[in-house]
Amino acid sequence: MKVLNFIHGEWKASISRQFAPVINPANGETIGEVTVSIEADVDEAVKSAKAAQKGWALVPAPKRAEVLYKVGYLLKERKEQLARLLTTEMGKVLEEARGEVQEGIDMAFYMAGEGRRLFGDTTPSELKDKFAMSVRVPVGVVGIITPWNFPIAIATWKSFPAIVAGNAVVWKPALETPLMAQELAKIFEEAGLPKGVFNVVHGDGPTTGNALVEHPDVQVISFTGSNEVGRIIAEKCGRRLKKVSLEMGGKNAVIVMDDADLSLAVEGILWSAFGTSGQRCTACSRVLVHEKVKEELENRLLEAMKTLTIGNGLDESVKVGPVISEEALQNIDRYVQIGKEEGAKLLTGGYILRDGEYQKGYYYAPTLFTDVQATMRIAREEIFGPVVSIISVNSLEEAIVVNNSVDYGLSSSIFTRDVNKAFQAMRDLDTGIVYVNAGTIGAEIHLPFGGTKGTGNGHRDSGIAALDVFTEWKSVYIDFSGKLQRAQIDIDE
Ligand code: UN1
Repeated sequence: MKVLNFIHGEWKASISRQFAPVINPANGETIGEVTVSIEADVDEAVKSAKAAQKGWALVPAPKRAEVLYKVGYLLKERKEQLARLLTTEMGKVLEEARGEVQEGIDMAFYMAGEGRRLFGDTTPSELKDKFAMSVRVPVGVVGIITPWNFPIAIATWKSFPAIVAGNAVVWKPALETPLMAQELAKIFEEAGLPKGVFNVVHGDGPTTGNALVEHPDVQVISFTGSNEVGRIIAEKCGRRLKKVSLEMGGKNAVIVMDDADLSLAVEGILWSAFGTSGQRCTACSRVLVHEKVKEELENRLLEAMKTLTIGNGLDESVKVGPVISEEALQNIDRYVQIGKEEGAKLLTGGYILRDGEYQKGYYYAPTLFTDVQATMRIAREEIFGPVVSIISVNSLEEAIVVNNSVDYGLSSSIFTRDVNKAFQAMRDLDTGIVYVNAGTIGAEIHLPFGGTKGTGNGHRDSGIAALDVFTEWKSVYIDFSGKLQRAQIDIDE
């Protein structure tokens, strides 16, 4: 299958004529080819978006929303088929792939509802017979750059609010996962979105992504990916005074207090750490456990990890799928070596699976380190794989200090039966998302998603907050006094 760009409602290959293979990470098979774009393709897509946006912004928002409702129904109708394709292309297990498509469905209906709200504010004027209000207006052309770990959900978090608010989109999906991008574009096409409002340009970051970031007619960049790339994008957008929203990963911790329900904590850690093979920006990669229950938690975790069947995510009995590529395997393994050198104690895992059915895919054994110091690199840097570090603490206060000591601030969680500790943690954990008695993953689409420090730049995906990225405020004053009233001067009349 050849995956092409989608520009102004047409499917076309890049003028580069170059293609990259699309690989199923479960078995290394080539399942398609994707066109690799250059600047000129991006320029064409931006021109198409710019032309289409003007008309789209004039369509009443409730009518724009009708397209999103259709998109939602189409996603729902095709949920199973899309989930299977997602697993084949990206590797996450089927159950999670279904969950990811569900995020898209939820986002479609949620943002379609915004078509009948898009609330602005009315505000009293300081002058008589004068009316004041502020309304949300579209920004124009939105550039979206997304990672491979959530090939459809993240695109829906960004494009649905952008489109309902009256913007046009140029999306550069990850080169590893173009098939899901193609499916989403087809769905928009079938739902009757006018040509040019949603465009897809495939390519790599340095050329295609960069062209989008540098293009003068793109007013907003919404990016999810690594901190390293996010900083480059932020600098470039800064120079151009371009609005930019960044979501860049995490080093998320589960705190387990001595009064916690340990069975529940084990379930939460397992799900958050090894779901998606640890390749979520919300993945749990640190466990901060009270020293009184450390040994018991370790034993229970080790026991529970024996149930983690590893393999092709299309097999419903599999719990942990492959990671995305050989490069990812090597990166994870490098971190495991660093952990050992730093003096952390390896309890289980710590190796690449190469035998038998694992030979052709990219599988890493779920890995547990203990006696990890908060200052070690494995406890501070994002690994993006199934590797967890257990750190011992002796109080909630210490757990909070350790949690907050990393450069990231996306998600955190506490397991405790003490309501006072739960509220204290909620207040003092410095992440954008906090869970009580649940793991670090599983954010719902109608709440703001994002984080502090190295995770982001103050913006949020999802929830109503997403509209702040894709709209500008316009303040409107209507004077019906029939005379010139000067603000700040004629206030005593
Ligand atoms: C991501 O890993 O980039 O909360 C997104 C979660 C999912 C989204 C993760 N709803 O884990």
